[in-house]
Amino acid sequence: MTKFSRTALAGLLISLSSAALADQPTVTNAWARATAAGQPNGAAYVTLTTTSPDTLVAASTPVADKAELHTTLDDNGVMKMRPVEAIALTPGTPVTLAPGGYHVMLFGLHQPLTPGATFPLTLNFKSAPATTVTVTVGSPGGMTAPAMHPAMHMDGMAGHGAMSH
Ligand SMILES: [Cu+2]
Repeated sequence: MTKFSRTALAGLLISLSSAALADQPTVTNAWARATAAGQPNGAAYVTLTTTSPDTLVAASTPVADKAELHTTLDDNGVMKMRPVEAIALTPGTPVTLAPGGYHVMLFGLHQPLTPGATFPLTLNFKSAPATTVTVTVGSPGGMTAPAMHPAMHMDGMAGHGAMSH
């Protein structure tokens, strides 16, 4: 029994270490709030899960001039955004970027983010290679990923956000 246990333990350690070498944070629920025509900035959100310690250090997207990592602080009842240099990722503790908390700030949108549209977002990590995910645009005041609100995909939104000039 002892020999079997040692063999099993060794096998477990090998699989753990190889998983650590190949670690890539998993990105789910990539979404953004819709923006109105002329609104210069937007925000994107993701949920990050990792199997080894890592750090989200930057983001970029072709739909905006610049993307910054931001957090939201409650300053005596006034919600204020602040840039952060990094967002720490801890194994076993998913980090959810969401309205009122961490977000990827999108400065200088090249066009309005219309509900149902998608765009690529590249995330850079301290250890893992960069990864590019597809962000789905939700509703203007949405608080969660659009996939959690199937009713939103109705055709009533057709034409919303169209340029009026
Ligand atoms: Cu912000």
